[in-house]
Amino acid sequence: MRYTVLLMGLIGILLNIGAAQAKDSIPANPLSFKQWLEELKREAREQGISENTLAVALDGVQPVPKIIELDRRQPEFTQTFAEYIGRRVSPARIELGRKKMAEHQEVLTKVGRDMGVQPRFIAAIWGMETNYGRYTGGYYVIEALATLAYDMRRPAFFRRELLRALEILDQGHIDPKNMKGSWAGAMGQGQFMPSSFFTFAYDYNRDGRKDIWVDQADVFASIANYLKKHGWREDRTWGREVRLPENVEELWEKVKQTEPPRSCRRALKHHSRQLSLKEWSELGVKTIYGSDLPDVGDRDFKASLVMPAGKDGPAYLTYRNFRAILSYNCSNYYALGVSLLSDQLK
Ligand SMILES: [Ca+2]
Repeated sequence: MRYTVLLMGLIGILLNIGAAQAKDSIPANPLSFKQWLEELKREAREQGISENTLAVALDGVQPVPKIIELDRRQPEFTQTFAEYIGRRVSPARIELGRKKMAEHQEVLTKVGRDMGVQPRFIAAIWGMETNYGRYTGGYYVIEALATLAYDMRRPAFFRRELLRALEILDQGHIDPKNMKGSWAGAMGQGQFMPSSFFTFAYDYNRDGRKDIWVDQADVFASIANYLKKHGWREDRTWGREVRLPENVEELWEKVKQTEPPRSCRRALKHHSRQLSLKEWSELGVKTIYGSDLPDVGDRDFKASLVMPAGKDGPAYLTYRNFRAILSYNCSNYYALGVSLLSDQLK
């Protein structure tokens, strides 16, 4: 009995995941990694992935303990909105963004026009995701996804993503050694998951490869395509900061939602109902400068109110484009980060 316990402990240490598992009580995979990998290859073969791709992509792949450690790390809830914006929309990031936009002005303008998304929003997402391509994550995506698919916290989700990643390699969009991304498998300069790649990545330069890692036109077009397919309107902006009437509590009672939408509920449950700018004006909402909200003359132009730092903090009216940004990452902090950064890159 004691030897069994010792042996199990030793295995845990060898796998270097014992501590994390004890903490979260996530069971170990009953298969060895090697057995699991063979079984994965079988499924990939059935899906038509070539033997050559499997060999090149998977030979020598091992679970990465560091990734499990990152996966188990509790998210920090302590960051305030002001701290988040201070860090993510820093003067350095704004300055670098302006420089990068100037550097890529020609291709950004062309892609923006063709894809129907203003360049400053493409640049802002690029800046928020990878600091304008400077930090795309140093992990080999196949190995990261294999680690998380073998792990038992969310095996089905990551297995699907892994199979899609193998398909990307099989189609020759990128050389395996260059298929880098975050520890959770978000790839390239716009941080697309493999499943998003097939729906949203865009071969702008028409060389047959959707290269979201290196080719700048493909990177920009893919980000723009993502927004466009989530309802982006190029003749509109994201929203605006507003000044609320004195009694915010009373206003909120009038405009709060009864039933938040099911998609991106995590962020949208903090939004008010969607009202027209005329209705917001009638409720006493003004621009941040104290003037009347613009009359856009469009009955479909709806805005929802969000106060990310509570009722004493800044207030924002957000338009439909804001929801497209939320589709990229369902977090009001994130979408406001992109939005405020885009304003600075105007
Ligand atoms: Ca291409």
